[in-house]
Amino acid sequence: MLNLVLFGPPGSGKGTQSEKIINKYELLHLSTGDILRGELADKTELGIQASKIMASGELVSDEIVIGMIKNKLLANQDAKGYIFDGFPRTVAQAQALDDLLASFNQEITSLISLVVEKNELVQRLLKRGQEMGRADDNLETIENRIAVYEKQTSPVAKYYENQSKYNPVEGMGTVDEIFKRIESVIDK
Ligand code: B4P
Repeated sequence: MLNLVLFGPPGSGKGTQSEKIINKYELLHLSTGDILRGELADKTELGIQASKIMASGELVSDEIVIGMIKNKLLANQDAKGYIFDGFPRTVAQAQALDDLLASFNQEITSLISLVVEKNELVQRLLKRGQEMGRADDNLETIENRIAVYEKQTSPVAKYYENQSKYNPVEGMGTVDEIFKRIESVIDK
């Protein structure tokens, strides 16, 4: 099975590139951000609680997001492979994902890390804020999301580097240019 982690700071293009990857490689898309927004749209207790944390740019608790991923994996055992988008975001989440996959005799094949300059991240997210009105795409929250990424999420890259699964990809350029770079990593 091909099990990918698509990694990078907020606005690096994880959601955008995931769409292209799932179309070509027929993987199941597991985005914790999308699942949490879905919970809010359904007005569940979890969604309402998480929305306050997301609007501040902080991370939802490890326990909640690990539980969500576990349920999705249990419900989709027939998938050809998975793409994890926005998960894991802490080293504890990465360890839990390894344990979960091992219990299904599977493992992460590769982590693809989108590398984008900070100024470009801010510009992309401000633009999306204007176009889509997402509650966390305002300047104050964007700055906090990037700070949270640097402090809590960036160590996840080292965790996969230690397993020789870390693949940085230049995330500046057009969506198609970046996808070509990702394809060449996956096809290798
Ligand atoms: P996410 O939904 O994962 O949001 P994100 O990191 O901002 O990335 P996203 O995928 O949406 O954006 P993308 O880079 O594709 O998380 C939101 C919140 O949920 C978190 O802050 C946290 O609170 C919570 N959460 C989620 N997962 C969690 C976890 N595991 N643990 C704890 N909490 C969790 O795209 C951004 C914009 O850039 C788009 O508008 C796109 O059109 C544009 N873009 C993409 N590629 C481009 C390119 N090449 N050129 C120009 N623009 C481009």
